[in-house]
Amino acid sequence: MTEIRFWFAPGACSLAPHILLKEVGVASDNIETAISVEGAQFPVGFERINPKMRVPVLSLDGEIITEVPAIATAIAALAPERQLLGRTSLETARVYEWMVWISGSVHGDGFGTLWRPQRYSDDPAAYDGIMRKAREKLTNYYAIIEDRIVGPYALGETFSAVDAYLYVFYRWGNVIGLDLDANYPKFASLGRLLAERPSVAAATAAENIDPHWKL
Ligand SMILES: N[C@@H](CCC(=O)N[C@@H](CS)C(=O)NCC(=O)O)C(=O)O
Repeated sequence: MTEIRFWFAPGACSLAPHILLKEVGVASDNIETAISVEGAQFPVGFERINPKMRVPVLSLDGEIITEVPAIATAIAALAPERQLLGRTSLETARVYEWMVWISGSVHGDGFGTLWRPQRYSDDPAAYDGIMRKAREKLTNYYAIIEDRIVGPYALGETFSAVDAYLYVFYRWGNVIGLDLDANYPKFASLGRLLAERPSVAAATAAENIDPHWKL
């Protein structure tokens, strides 16, 4: 049996692969780290596991995999019959189209800028302007998500790895006050649907986090 280790931080983007681990129902040794707007506290020696100093990290029999789309691919391969990367080659292309864009634009460009303005300037006086720009970008990105969700799930009738990933940004959108119900109703419905899903409920319970994160 494959030996699985998984590094995550409660409520971080690692929630997406955590949900997928629950979907495929494999046992894993989960190592919790802490991340907030103030920064991250990784375990001693983490730089040897992931020199990029980020979670999630997945280890499959000692083989280290980083980056959400790659980790999702590895987890999906543990239970191919679940078709988490789509049921047809076109759906698989759509899954990667979503996941690569979410990772690069919504997460890296949008939230990475909003929550880590210090990555873009050494001058604290510049942070407000950088964060304002990030909010502008996120408004655009959430409008694209809303437009592209087929419904009820991202791809249509069936759950895929994209939904696990979007759920992270459903919660983050709530906490930064994007008012999903008013502005992005399809995304809000998807978030509520996902919160009830056993794999999602199991992952949020394991991370001890609010399923919706509305302040
Ligand atoms: N492109 C990476 C991004 C990973 C990432 O940024 N993870 C965040 C948590 S959501 C992190 O570890 N942040 C640590 C920090 O900002 O110091 C991926 O898709 O896995």
